[in-house]
Amino acid sequence: MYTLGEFVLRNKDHFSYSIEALLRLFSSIKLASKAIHKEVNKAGLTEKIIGSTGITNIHGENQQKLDDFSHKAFIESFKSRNVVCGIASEESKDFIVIKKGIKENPYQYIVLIDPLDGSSNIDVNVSIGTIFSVYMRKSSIQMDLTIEDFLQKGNQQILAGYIIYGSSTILVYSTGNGVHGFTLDPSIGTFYLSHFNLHFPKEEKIYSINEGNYAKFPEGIKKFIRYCQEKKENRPYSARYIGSLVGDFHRNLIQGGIYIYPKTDSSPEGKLRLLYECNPMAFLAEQAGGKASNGKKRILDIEPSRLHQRTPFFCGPVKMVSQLEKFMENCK
Ligand code: P6P
Repeated sequence: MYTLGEFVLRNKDHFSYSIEALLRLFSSIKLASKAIHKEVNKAGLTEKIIGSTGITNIHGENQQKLDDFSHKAFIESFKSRNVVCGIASEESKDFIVIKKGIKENPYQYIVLIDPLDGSSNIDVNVSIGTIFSVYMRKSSIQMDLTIEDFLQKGNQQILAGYIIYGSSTILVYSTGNGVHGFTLDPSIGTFYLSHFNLHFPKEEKIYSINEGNYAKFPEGIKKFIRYCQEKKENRPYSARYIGSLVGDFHRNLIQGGIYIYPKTDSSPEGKLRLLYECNPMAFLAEQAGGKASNGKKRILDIEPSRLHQRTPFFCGPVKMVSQLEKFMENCK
């Protein structure tokens, strides 16, 4: 039963950068996620933590109290570990600079994070999650951070992962050498290796999409949904969609399924954000033997232009994503 720290130390060759920096990053991520785990697991009990703050966030959405708590928990924990020089969060319009000189923080990593994705599910007790993405700083340490430090392609990520707060709290990550999951033992606050080298199963079983938007989908998506429902080969697939990307992705990774959030009339660029939702999940999907595209292009190759830009997102087993791309291509 390896702890996360022991696993990182036993697999030093899995990370081409500083192991000390990686341990500091995980120390920050573990601290914040344990604090969130504690609040999520009592959300039903205290008015203080459920419901909305009454503030509309930068995306015009109702900010939940736990969103705000989670955002602050990660900012504070990254600030205290001297490894991160800048953070972009779904909860903050602009990126946040952590001013520490090279002496105090020789690592200067960049983090992009969705502190609590799917938070509208908090009050109905459905799994929610944190999604994180880490890069090396591009600008010179002598200069101020620039937006270009954050607008890097997903194929430059050095670490990506999520924490799912569900029936158990599990941290799943990859540094480019496979995908590994660690389950929190809340009684002693330790993450233990529980899912070594996660891969999409050979057989596809599930498709995840909000079929309530069917009328608004492009024709290629409608064709793929009908394809999933056909009685042929190993189909029909099961429809599973809980409205929480981390929960849907985690189930699909373990059981074998595709997650789809296409563009619709109301979301012409799609709904999910490229930098702190799609890129990290695409990195994990590819490391688990899967594929992630926007219908035409590999997600990790998309050149970002805005911090909170959105993209259509298709992610799962290679065969399912490729089949969907074919339908999209033929329905141009
Ligand atoms: P819809 C949550 O708001 C989220 O960003 C993802 O976690 C989730 O998969 C999706 O949006 C749900 O969106 O439009 O189906 O409710």
